[in-house]
Amino acid sequence: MVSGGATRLRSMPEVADIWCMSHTDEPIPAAQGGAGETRDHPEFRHPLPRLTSKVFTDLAIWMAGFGLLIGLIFPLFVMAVGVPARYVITERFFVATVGAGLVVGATNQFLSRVVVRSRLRFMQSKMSRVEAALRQGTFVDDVCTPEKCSIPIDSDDELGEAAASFNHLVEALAASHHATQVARRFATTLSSHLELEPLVEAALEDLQNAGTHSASALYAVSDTELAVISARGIVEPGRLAAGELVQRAYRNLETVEVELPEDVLLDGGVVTFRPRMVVLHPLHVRRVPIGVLVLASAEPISGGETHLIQQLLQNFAVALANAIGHERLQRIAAIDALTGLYNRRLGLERLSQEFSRSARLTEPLGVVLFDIDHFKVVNDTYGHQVGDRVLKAVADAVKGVLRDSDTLVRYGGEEFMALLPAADEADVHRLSERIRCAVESCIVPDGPVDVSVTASVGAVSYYGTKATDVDDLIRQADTAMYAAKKAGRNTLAFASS
Ligand code: GH3
Ligand code: MG
Ligand code: MG
Repeated sequence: MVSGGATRLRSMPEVADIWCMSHTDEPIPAAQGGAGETRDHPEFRHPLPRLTSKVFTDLAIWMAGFGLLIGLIFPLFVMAVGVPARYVITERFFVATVGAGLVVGATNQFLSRVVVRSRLRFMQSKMSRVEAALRQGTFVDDVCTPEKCSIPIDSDDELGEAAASFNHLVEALAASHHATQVARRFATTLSSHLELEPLVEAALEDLQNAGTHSASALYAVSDTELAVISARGIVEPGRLAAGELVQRAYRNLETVEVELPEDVLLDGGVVTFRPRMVVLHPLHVRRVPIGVLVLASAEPISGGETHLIQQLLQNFAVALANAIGHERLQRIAAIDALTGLYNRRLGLERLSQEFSRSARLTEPLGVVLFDIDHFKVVNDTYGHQVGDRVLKAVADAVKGVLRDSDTLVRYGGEEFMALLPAADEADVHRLSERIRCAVESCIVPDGPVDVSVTASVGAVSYYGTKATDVDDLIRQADTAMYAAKKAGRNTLAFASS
C-alpha cells in the first residue's frame, strides 16, 4: 500500500501528537507561580472566594465554618423532629452540637490532607525533579527518564488526569530533548564534512542512530539523473534510482510511505528480506530537487520518527547542495577545458594513488607519455585554432583506444600521459602502439586540407622496471619518450628494465 500522507494509529504518544494535544485539548489550569498568580489567572474561576494564600488553609476555614453552621442549625433540626425545646435550647446542647460540627470539620480536613495532599506532594516532588533536571541539563540522560519521572495513575478522577497529563508532559519533554540532541549532533556532522561521499555516509549513520530504521540510501542528482551516493543495508540500491518510488518522491517533492514494497530488499546478512516499511523523503532547496533519502525498516516507522527526520532534512539538503557544488567545482578545476581530460595536477594525484595501490597489491602499472611531433609547425602553418582542434581530436582518438579503467591526462601543451592500471609489460606495449596509431590516423580537416600529426611515445611498466617512486617512474617514461624523439619520432620507446 502506498500513501502520500502519514496517519496511523499508535499506542504511545509521539512528539508531534503530544504537541498537537497540548494545542488542541482544553487548557489545563496552570499551577505554576505563587497563589496570587493562580488566583488572578483569567482561565481559572474559583467556585468559592479565596480567603488566604493557601488552598488547604482555605479548606480548613470552610470546613470549620461549615461545622459551626451545622452546630447552629442542628438544634432547630432536632426540634423539628419533635424533641422539646427545653432539652434543645440549652447552653450544653449548643456547645455539644457546635463542638461536634467542629470535630467533623477537623476530621474532614485531616482526611483531605491525608488522601489528597500526600498525592499532590508526590506530584510536586516529581515536578521539582523534572524542573531541576531541565535546569541542570541532565534531563533524560540519567536523572529523569520518562520511566523514572512519571507518576503512577491510580485514580479515575481529576488527580488521575493530572498525573496522566504530567506523564504526557514528561514524554513530550523527553521527545523534544531527544530531537534537540539529534539535531545538534546532526548539525555538527553536516558542518564537519565538505566532500559529498563522507558527508552522506556520516549523515546516514547519524540518522540511523537517531531512528529505528535499519537500512538507508541517499540518491542525489549527478549531471542529469539520480545516482546512489551512499547506501547501507539495501540490496542493489542503484536499481531503485530509476524506480517509480524514488522518482515520485524526487519529482513531486512528496514524502512517500510504502508498506511491504515489492522492489526493495534489505540485506539481512545471510538472507535478504522485504522491509515492513519504507519512507522516501525528498531533499530540496527552495523547492529545487536535489535528491531523495530512503529509509527502510523491518518494523513500522513511527510518525514521530518521520517528523523528527523531516526536521533535519532542510539542513541536510543545504549541506548536500554545497557538497555537490563543491564536487562540481573540484571537477571543473581538475579538468582541462580544451580536451576534457584530467589536468596535470589531478593526473599526478591519480598516478600517485595508482602507484601506491600497485605497490600494495603487487600489481603492474603502465605509464605512457606521448608528445606530438613538430606541433609548433602545425600552429605556424594552420594557425593556433586548428592546433587546438588537433589537440582535442588527438585526445578523443586516444581515449577511444584505451580501456575504461585507464586514465588519459593532458600532461602539458601537446604532451599527454596515459595511466594503465594492471597493465603488464606486454599490455603496455600493445596499448602504447595503439596510442601511436590512433594519433597517426587522426585527421582534422581545415578547408580542403586534412591536417594530421604523429606522436613520439615513451612507455614504462612498473614491476617491469624498478621504480623507487612516482617521480622515478615519470622520469623513466620521459627518458623513453625522448629516446623515441631521437629515434626519428612517430615511434615507441620502452624504458629498459
Ligand atoms: P617536438 O617534435 O620536438 O615535440 O616539436 P614540437 O614543435 O612539438 O615542440 P615544441 O616544444 O617546440 O612546441 C610545442 C608547441 O605546442 C608550441 C606551443 O605553442 C604548442 N602548444 C602548446 N599548447 C598548445 C595549445 O593549447 N594549443 C595550441 N594550438 N598549441 C599549443
Ligand atoms: Mg612536441
Ligand atoms: Mg612538448
